[in-house]
Amino acid sequence: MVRYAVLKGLYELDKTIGCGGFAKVKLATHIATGEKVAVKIMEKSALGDDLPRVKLEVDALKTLVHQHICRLYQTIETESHYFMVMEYCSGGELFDHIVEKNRLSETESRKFFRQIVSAVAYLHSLGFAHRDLKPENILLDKDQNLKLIDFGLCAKPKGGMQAHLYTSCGSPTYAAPELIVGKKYLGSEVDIWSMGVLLYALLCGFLPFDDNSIESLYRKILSGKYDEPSWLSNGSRRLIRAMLQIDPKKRITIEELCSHPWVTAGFLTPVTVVKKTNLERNDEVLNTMSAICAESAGDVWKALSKSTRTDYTTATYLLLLDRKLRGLSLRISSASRPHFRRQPDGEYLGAQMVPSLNNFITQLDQSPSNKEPRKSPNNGKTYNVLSQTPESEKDPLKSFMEPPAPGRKRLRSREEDDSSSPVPVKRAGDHKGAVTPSTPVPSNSKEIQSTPGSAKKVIMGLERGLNKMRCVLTPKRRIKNEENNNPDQPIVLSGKGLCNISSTSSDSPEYVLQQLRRALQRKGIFCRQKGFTLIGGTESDDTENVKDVAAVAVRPFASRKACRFQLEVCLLEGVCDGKLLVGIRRKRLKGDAWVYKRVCEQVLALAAEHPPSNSNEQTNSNCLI
Ligand code: 6BB
Repeated sequence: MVRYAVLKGLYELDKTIGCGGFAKVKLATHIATGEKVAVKIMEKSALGDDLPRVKLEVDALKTLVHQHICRLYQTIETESHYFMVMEYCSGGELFDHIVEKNRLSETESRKFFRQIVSAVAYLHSLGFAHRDLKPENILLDKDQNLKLIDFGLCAKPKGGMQAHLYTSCGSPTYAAPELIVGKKYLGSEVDIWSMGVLLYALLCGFLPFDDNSIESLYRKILSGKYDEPSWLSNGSRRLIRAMLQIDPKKRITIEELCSHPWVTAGFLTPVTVVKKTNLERNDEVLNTMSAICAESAGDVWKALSKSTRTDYTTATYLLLLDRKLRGLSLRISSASRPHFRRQPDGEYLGAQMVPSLNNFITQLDQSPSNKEPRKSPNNGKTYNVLSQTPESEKDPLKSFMEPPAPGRKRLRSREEDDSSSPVPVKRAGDHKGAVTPSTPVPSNSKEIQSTPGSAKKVIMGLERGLNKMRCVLTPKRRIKNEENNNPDQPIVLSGKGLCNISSTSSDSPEYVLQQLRRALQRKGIFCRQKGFTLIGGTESDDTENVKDVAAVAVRPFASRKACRFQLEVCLLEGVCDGKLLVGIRRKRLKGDAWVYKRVCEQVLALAAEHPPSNSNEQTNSNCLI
C-alpha cells in the first residue's frame, strides 16, 4: 500500500520505528539501491509551533556530515507533509542498549564516548550546539557505531560558539545548572554537562541526578552532588567530575575532552576532529550513477556537488557510496531510471510525479525566524526563565514556581515515544507443552538507586539470560501480524533482533499475563488489556510535557513520573531445544526513558513474586524468574 503518493517508485514504506510528538519515523527501502532508510514523516497541519524545529534540524543536517551523526539523504515536501529520508540505525537506541546490559564496561563506554566526543567536537567546530544530548537521541547502526539524532533543538548562534544563548530547552535530567536557573549560557558548555550525565549513565546504568519531583531533581543538579558507585575507576570519576562542574567556566572543554587520559586510554590517538561538510567523490559510484542517469560521470558529480542538495540523486549517491565503503557491489534497480530524469536547469528530479514537490528548505526559509529569542516570554514560541531579581537574592528555583505568563508556551513536547526494534514476529498457533525454565544470571551490581534490589536483579538477570539466548536464536522470516493476528494467542518472537524482552521460567503465557496484571494493580497502575498486551500508564493526567526544561518552567514542580508503556506476553522461539519460552516484551510509548525503566523493573519484580499464600487467586508452581 502506498500511503504517500510522493514516495511511489522511490521508497517503499514498512513499519513505524518511532513516534515523536510531531513526527513518525518509518523503516523504508530506497528502491534504486535496495538499501534500508528511516523516513521521518511530519504532517504540516500537526506541526504548529514545532515548525521551526523542523527547519533547524534540516538546516543543521544539511551541513553536518560526520560518521557519528545520522545522515540526511533527502528532503521532500508535499502540500500536506514534510519527509526527511535518513540513515537507518538498525541497532535502535543507546538507551535500550544500556538497559539491556544493566551498565556498560569501561571499554565499551570509552568506545561509545569517543564517538560522542568526536561528533560533538565536530558540530561545535562548525558552530552548532546540540542541546539535547541523551541516550534516547543516540542510535546504534548495524556495526554498533553511534549516530546522533534529533537536531530540532540545536543552535547555531550568529556570533559563533562564544555567543550566549537564552532559551531553556532539553530534558531536565540532562540539563546543566546554568540552564535550569534560566541564566544565559554557552551551547558548548551545556553540551559538555549533558555528556557528563551521559557518560555516567553508560558506566552506571542510571542517572547521576534523578527524582520524580522536578523540584528535587533541580535542587540535586544545582548542588552538583551525585553518588560515585564503587565500580567506577579513578580515571572515569575524574572525567565525570570534570564534566559535571556546576560552574561552567570550570567545566572541561571539548578540546580537553578529546585528549583526556580516560578518553585516550588504550587508543594511540586523541579524538580527532575533521571539519568536512562536503560530499566525498567516488568515481566508481559516479560511473554507476552515470549509467542510469544517461549523463557523464563528470556531469553527475557537477550536479551533485552544486550545493548541499538533498534529492533522490543525492540519496542514491550516498547509499551507493556507503555500499562501496562496505565492500558491496554497486547496482541500481533499472525500475528507478525515470526518477533520475534531468531538468533543463541541470538539477535532477527528486520525485517528479507531484507538481507541488519542493526541496522543502526553500519553503521553510519563509517560515518564522528561528533566531534565539531573547527575553520574549510572550512570543508564544519559547519561554525565557530569566528573572529580574538580583542573582544573589533569589532562590535559583524561584522562577519555576511562578505561574506561566499568558501566552507562554512550552518549547516542545514529545509524545508517543515509541521505540521498537524490528523483531521477527508471528502468532502462536498450537503452542502446548512445557518449557525448560531459563536460568538467569544474578546481577552483581551494587544497588544505590531507589529501585528495590530484587526488582533490579530480576530485570537485569532476565536481560542477561536473554543476551545468552540471543546467540542461539536463528533469524526467521517475519510473519506479519496481519497474517496471524489471533489475539487469543501470544505472539511468537524469534531472530537476532530480539530486544527489550525479559524471559521467564513459566510455561504458561496466561499465568504470566495474570501475574503482570496483578503486579500493575498492586503498583496502582491503571492498565488496558488487548489480547496478551497490557498498556499501562503512570500519572497520565497532568504531566504531559515534563520531559522538557521549558515545559517544566511552564508547570513548575511537576512530577517526572508520567510515562506510558506496553508489556506484551510473548513466546520466544529457538531457545530451548525447539521448545517455546514465555517472555515479556516491553515498549516505551511515552514519557521519560529512565522513569519507564524504573517502573518496568518494579512491575516485573512484583510479577515475579509468588502470590501471597493466603491468596484466593490461582497459584501456579511456574513463576516468573
Ligand atoms: C532512526 C531515526 C533517524 O528515529 C523514537 C524516535 C533511524 C530511527 C531506528 C530505530 C529503532 C530501530 C531501528 C531503527 C533519524 N531521526 C530519527 C530517527 C527516531 C526514533 C528513535 C527511537 N525512539 N533508525 N531508527 F529508532
